[in-house]
Amino acid sequence: MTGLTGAPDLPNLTELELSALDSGINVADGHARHEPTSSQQKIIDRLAELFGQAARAPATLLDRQAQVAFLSALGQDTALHCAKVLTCYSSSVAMEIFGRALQAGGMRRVALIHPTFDNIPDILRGLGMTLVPVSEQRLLDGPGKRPAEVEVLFVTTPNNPTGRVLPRNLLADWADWCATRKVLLALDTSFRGFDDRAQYDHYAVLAESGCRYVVIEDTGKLWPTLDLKVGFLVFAPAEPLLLRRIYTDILIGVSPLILLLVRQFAEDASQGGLTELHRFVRQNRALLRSHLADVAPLSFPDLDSRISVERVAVPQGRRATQMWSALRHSGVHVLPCRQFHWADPAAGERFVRVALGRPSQAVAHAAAAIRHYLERA
Ligand code: EGV
Repeated sequence: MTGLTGAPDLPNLTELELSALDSGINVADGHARHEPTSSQQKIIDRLAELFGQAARAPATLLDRQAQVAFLSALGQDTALHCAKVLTCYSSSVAMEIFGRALQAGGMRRVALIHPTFDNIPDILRGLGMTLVPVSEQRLLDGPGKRPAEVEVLFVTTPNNPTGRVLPRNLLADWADWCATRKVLLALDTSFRGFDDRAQYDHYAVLAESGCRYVVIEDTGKLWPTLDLKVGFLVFAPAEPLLLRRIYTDILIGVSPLILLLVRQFAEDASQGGLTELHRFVRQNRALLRSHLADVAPLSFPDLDSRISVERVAVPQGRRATQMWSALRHSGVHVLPCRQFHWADPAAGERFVRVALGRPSQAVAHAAAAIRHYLERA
């Protein structure tokens, strides 16, 4: 496949998410669209004051403070003294910069986790990369027989939409595998804030192995900040890719107001906010599952997932695209999973994805519509 996207006739997941924005019940995109907690509301109430504070402080200081607050809140302390961090408008912008750096460095062959959110393969393909799918299960089985000759191994952990996490011992095994073969290990950890099991110090493992690595961190999925967010591009100081140069081709930095806001929300996360977030997502997940428990007891393929989206199995004889379309007609917008299965779209027809970062009434409403659909399917 060549050109900008794999299949320009098929809308990408983001186009489907956009079509859900202003109508009915939107449980399509993975962004946080729930009520802020009381301590988050206190930060929002101080926005005018924060604006003034951001205007006066040196931008590099605010940038560093946001990095320190966020990375330490999620257990990534080694990144703060052993890695370089570039703060981007979003993780997709970080991804684009990373892809361009690979392109400039003459690296083309990327082994990429399958399934995963479609903008990762789409951005990489758009930059001329050749993608080799590696199933999530295969990654979790650890490096046994080697995948085809590749220059990069790209893993989303926790993965979107399944929530599967690469545990420390397997990250270490893959990092060693990469170090031996001179493969660059790339991680997208956008959902790690939802799952304690993804908050061990990844950079300690990566540094210890001596492999080349680039990690994309994201504040964007965690907090209801109206998409005021950043993505961090993190890599070893000796990394030869021209990441900084390409970064500065694209931006000079992120708004100091956003940096200050990220710091405030990250500090709140450290002081109990993460625990509260986990409880909220757990409750919405339980709500969805309990609504469907008797009608379709085997509906949930990702029983161990803790991220803010949940896959629901499509009933026998139906396809995700049909279920998505029927739910849409009843005013409930989910995502069909076809596009997540970027190398085998048909396999994605077995699932839809429901966002849980919503007010509980929205999740309950979506659950009722899904139940209604399953009862008639
Ligand atoms: C999810 C939106 C972009 C993306 C949503 C997402 N798409 N950036 N093109 O943030 O899981 O719904 O990752």
